[in-house]
Amino acid sequence: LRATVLLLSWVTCNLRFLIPGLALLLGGVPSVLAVWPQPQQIRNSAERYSLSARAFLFKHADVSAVRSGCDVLDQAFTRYFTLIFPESGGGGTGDTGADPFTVEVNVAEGPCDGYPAEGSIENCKSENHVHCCVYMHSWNLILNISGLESLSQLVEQDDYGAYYINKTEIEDFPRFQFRGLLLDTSRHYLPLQAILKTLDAMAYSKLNVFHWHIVDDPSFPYQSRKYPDLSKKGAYHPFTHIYTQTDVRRVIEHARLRGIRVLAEFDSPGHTQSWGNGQPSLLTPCYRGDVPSGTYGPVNPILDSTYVFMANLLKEVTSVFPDSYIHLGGDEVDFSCWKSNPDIKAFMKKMGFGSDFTKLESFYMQNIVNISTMLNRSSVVWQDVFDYHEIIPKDTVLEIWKGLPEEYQKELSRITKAGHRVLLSAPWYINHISYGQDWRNSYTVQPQNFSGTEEQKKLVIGGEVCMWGEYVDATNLSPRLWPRACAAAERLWSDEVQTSSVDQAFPRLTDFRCRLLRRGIQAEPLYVGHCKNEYQ
Ligand code: CP6
Repeated sequence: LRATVLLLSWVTCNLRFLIPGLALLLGGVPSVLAVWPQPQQIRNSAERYSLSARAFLFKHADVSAVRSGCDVLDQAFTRYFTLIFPESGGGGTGDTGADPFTVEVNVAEGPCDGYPAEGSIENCKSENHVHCCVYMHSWNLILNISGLESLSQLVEQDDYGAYYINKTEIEDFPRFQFRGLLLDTSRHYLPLQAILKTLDAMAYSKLNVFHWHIVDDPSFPYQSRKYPDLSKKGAYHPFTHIYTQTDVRRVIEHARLRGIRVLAEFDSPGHTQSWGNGQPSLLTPCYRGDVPSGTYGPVNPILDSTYVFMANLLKEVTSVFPDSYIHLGGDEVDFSCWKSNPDIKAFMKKMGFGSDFTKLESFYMQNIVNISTMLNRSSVVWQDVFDYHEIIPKDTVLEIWKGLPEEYQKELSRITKAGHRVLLSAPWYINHISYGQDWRNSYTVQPQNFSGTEEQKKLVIGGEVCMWGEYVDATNLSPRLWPRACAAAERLWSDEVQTSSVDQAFPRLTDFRCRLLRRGIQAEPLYVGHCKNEYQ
């Protein structure tokens, strides 16, 4: 009876799969297109195919550049099998019954190994195949994992608990290559499990950069090999509230398997109070009149020892975090302490900075960016660094975090005019909460809506959702993040025109939120209503 011919054709850069089935003709297209974020092209039909864990198989296409033994894909098969059939207890790659529903995966280009890199999804190939069940083709591995995610979201359960999928064709690729999420593990320590779970939910939403704001004023949880005193004296607790080298490797590995990059931020010269505990002469002593007041300000930018320390620390950081980018911070430097310090004043005079302390900050940031360049890393910095003085290497990415649309649009114009790439996070500070559906504001953001040339608009490489941690720890992280972060995730992935209606997004996001719940992510409700099986 299952004379299925499933075909599949794939074209291009992307994912395209076609899922035909003739087993049951139940009719009725699902009321919403259930994939979040919205694929670039999706065509559903009423044809249904019933699925069961006993007859379902992921396999590599014969022509695929990636074979079994590629851990990223092998583990994705296992993971998605369990996500599709949660009660099955795993499987899906071994022998099943006769005539299984087969998901055949073809990756046009290898290799399998390595870390997800800065994306490029151009250079696609066109191909055409006829095959059974689902054929998924993409030109790289990570896009294929996105395809498995979309496929898993198409599987539904009927009222009797039977699984089915409707015949569907999808072609997909992301609009922006950088789709980030910032977690702040300094204001509150986040246990490893909370971070790993967040990475899972990021993969469900197709967010692909974990920006780890790992240290800041209140605590220094990163356990450094070279400077162990930083966490010993600067973490909330020297053993329980730290990220060991093993912890960090687990985060990076968990992310890698999901196609997620880890962008580490070591924010300086401001936001460094906790660093001073374990590195005594690093911070600037503040003065009251002619005498030190006993308090400390930002990193001391006039000492050679500061740059030796920063070079050593960043060298270690680049050996631990494989991403080709490192986030150097540079935001919100309070000049009052620098102003009070006589040695700093003398240095300002010697350098001809007058009383312009922004020049001193620029002097510091240039040195730090140069260290990062020497370590073969590109830098991301907060917009403040450009606002002061426009003298940073061209490959530095500026992250725009300030202001209402009018202001950040002006900033987008200004910075891209100077030829820098930019990341937008100003409209996605979702640590802010308010009564009602604030995801709607996140959803309607248009990152390329500013005055500038086409060339300038291409310099917007993406954006980030920021979850600053002053009021967030493991108790409320998930519901505050999800599904609100999903609004930005769709804005950064999907086609601008197709996703221009917030009201059309609402039922889809409501549906996706229920799926997050079923997958164990404690996502808050969007509005009045219920999810099927929500308390089972
Ligand atoms: N910490 C650091 C923060 C913030 C920034 N940097 C921040 C500023 C304003 C708001 C939210 C967060 N808490 N290191 C700014 C980039 Cl509203």
